[in-house]
Amino acid sequence: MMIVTGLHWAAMPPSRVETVDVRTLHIKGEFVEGNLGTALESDGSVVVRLLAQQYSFEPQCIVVPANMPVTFRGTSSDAIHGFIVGTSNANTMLIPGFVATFTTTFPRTGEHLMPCHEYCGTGHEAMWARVQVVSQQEFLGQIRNTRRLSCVRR
Ligand SMILES: [Cu+2]
Repeated sequence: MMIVTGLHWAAMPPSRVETVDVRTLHIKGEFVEGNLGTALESDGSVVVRLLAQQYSFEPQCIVVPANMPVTFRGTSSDAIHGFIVGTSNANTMLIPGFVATFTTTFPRTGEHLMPCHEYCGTGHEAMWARVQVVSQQEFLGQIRNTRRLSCVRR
């Protein structure tokens, strides 16, 4: 029984059972490069889409508003990764083939580090991103000019 339940639970993704095809991640669908970053959806919700790969997150700098629910949707294109955002409760694993999703609210403005917290190979320690929490007003001002917002300097 322990072996059966062990195998059963080991095969389960940590958040929801939403799947995505790893082979076509980069060429079509939700996680293509141009669709990554923060979006203000037509219903007014804030959604961050991100991709993890050995050994970086895309985008590497994420902008979110304070005091608004923010939904993260992420996946991995290779190994098992994961992330936490500073000392907030944002914390998930990113498993190839599955979409990890959760919603959280950041109460204060400021910048957080977002390290990968699943050992994913030799470059693991260098795998991290930043999350900038800005005021709602600033966020709405910034996202007005773009379809997908990030704070990556180009
Ligand atoms: Cu990683």
